[in-house]
Amino acid sequence: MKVIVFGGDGFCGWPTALHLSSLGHDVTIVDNLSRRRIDDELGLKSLTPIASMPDRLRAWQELQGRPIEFVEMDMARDISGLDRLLGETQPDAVVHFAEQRAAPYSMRGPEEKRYTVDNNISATHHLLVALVERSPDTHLVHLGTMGVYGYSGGGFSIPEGYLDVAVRDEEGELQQREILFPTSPGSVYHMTKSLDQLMFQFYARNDRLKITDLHQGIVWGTQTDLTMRDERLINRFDYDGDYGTVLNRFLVESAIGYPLTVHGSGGQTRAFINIGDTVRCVALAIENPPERGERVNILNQVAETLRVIDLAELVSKRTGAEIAHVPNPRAEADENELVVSNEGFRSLGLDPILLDSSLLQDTIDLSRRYRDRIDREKIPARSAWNAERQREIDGDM
Ligand code: NAD
Ligand code: USQ
Repeated sequence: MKVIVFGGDGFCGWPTALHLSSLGHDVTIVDNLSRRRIDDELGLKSLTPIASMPDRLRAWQELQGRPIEFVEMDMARDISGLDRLLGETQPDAVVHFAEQRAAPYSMRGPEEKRYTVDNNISATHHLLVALVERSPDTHLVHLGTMGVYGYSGGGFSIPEGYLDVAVRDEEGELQQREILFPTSPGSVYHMTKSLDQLMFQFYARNDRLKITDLHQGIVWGTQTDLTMRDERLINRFDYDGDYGTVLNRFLVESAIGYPLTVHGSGGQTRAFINIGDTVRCVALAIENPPERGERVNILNQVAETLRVIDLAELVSKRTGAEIAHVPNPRAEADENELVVSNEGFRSLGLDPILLDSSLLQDTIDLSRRYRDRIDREKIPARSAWNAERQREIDGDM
């Protein structure tokens, strides 16, 4: 198949592009390298030394004997470039990773809120319109998030996107309806993913676009069997207070004896998936497109759900790290239950990687290997959700 990977320079996009290329697909990466620019803006660097895009692609060509094409393009702005690319390529599938994905960065201040909304909504909408105009048979696979559901859980398993409800009609009779699971985003970033969902519903119905939306949990790990093949293929690993996700942060913290930064009680339950399963799920989604005219295919891309405190205890047991309960910069429930159905991917054959696997040790070893690159100053999470939370983390309350 011909596949375009939008956001293919990023943490999930790069190993996915390699995986799809290794399966024999013709892959083109589109990326505006904004994530690398945000690193510069915030004075960050990935734990792992990531190579430039030309070096990455050269290494892949040398090792695999197969090219991956690269187009540097801002999907949120370059409408004619996007139209042209889709018109000329006529891809079988496009994978859309290209959004500003950090919840804390999206809450940093007014500029970052506006940037996140403008970038994410425009990128998604421009892609949808370009598909309608230039390549309506292409299957769009989008990386969404578990966070669109909120994390209230409790008492039932979160279904895959849709909810069956019964409403009383004027005669008092119960009528069955299927609706989108009500969204309850917990950050400006998560709000953009909720808005993406509505755009997908519209274009799938109005223009019969083929759309799969993957509601992914928090990704942990960094390397896949392919990114390990050469130092130049190494994947990004974020550990700072804005872009680092919880388990990867705990692993880096443990590598330098920094107490594990549990926000509040740590009773927050979240969904997790290993990066190796991310790439396998995207390939499975590409191989199983909906028909034109079908509703948006929503799949929960998660392996398991865990509480933050249980993750900290697991890492502490493995590494001897101390646990610190720090003030939570986020406005979120201190405790929640979360049970999630992942029946869709299981029925497509996914046997997900669970946390106590040897891959956890690999990530611990990787964190230790690059510990000299860790900047302790970048570890505290300083982006507060509102003024009250800001005062708490500044120690004024
Ligand atoms: P990332 O920031 O590492 O990668 C995103 C890539 O998209 C970057 O390379 C960036 O330069 C590019 N990009 C952003 N805006 C663009 C634009 N306007 N035009 C072109 N390129 C643009 O993020 P990631 O962790 O790889 O996440 C990828 C996707 O998966 C995101 O949409 C995210 O919401 C979703 N997701 C990620 C996680 C996770 O834990 N990392 C979990 C669930 C869902
Ligand atoms: N947390 C800590 N300590 C830390 C960092 C985080 O206790 O040092 C807590 C947070 O308060 C939160 C939970 O861990 O309760 C998860 O935070 P996170 O930063 O790991 O994940 P999140 O902000 O939800 O975002 C990440 C990705 C995002 C993706 C989302 C999937 O950055 O792109 O959409 O995971 S999900 O959480 O399922 O919505």
